[in-house]
Amino acid sequence: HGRQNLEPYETYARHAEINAYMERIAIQYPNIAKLVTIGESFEGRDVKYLKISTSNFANTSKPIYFMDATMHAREWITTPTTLYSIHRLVEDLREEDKDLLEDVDWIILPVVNPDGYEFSHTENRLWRGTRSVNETTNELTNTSCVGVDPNRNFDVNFNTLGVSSNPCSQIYPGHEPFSEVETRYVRDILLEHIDRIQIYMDIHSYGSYVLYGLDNATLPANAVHQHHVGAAMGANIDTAKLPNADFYAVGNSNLMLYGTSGAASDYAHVVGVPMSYTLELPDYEYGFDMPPQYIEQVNMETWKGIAITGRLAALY
Ligand code: ING
Ligand code: ZN
Repeated sequence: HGRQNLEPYETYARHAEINAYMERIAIQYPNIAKLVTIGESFEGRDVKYLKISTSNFANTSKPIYFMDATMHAREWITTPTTLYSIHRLVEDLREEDKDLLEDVDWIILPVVNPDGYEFSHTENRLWRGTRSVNETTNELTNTSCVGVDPNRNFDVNFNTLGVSSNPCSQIYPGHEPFSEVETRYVRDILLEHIDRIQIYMDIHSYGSYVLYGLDNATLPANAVHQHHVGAAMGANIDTAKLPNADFYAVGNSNLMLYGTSGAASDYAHVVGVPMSYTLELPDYEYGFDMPPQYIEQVNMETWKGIAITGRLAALY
């Protein structure tokens, strides 16, 4: 390490640098990358995603792969993997990956929750939620609490499992589904392209899991195929993992981890995305604070998982 001028996918870049990287990609590669500003976050930051396509999304027979990250502010390692995916698809497309650009259209949203992400840089490293001001006052401190858990805020079994009714909790789901502008943006992307999104990959950390729904240990109807593709992802990442790192575990989120409601990947599946996952990246026992020297490793191995799921996207 010690190199100066690291690329945004090699470091824990700030939100403005991440947006600047995506802008540069769109300007330098106008034939395959289009930058979309879907709107502003609660605090007024631009939420941007890249559409990567050889046909400007006009070839409606192609499947769309939608990935996003940093829905949870403190899960810093997730953003570089999305930026690295952009890098590999656009700036450094290798011979063996040409099919991924040719056969699949990509929507990549690196920072779902920019307000929380910036807050985790400046004020509280372990912040999870958004930064909206909740309507309910905390009786103990007589202050309004801030933040909603975006991964409990989607309209799927809202407010039933794995949530806290305390507006000061990190797993407060909000007063109603889609109370948060940031989750509305994810919803709007999903619904705009619902006929073609074959895979939704919501990237979190940590634990080395590929998880699929639903919320109450009920397996989705296509669980066999979702498991098959998810297991291919886990196994392909395992081939490139650090020797001492955990193997990936693949399965239903409720069975593998814990029950939730209002999760983005469950919502995506319910509205029609066949293959919808929560990916939990590894932590090498550093929790949310993985040292930056491991970013390159996580980028490289996660790309192997994304690539194989991209290849399988059209099959099922
Ligand atoms: N984990 C996810 C969470 O939102 C999850 C795990 C996602 C469980 C979706 C069930 C369904 O709690 C992290 N790290 O955020
Ligand atoms: Zn998370």
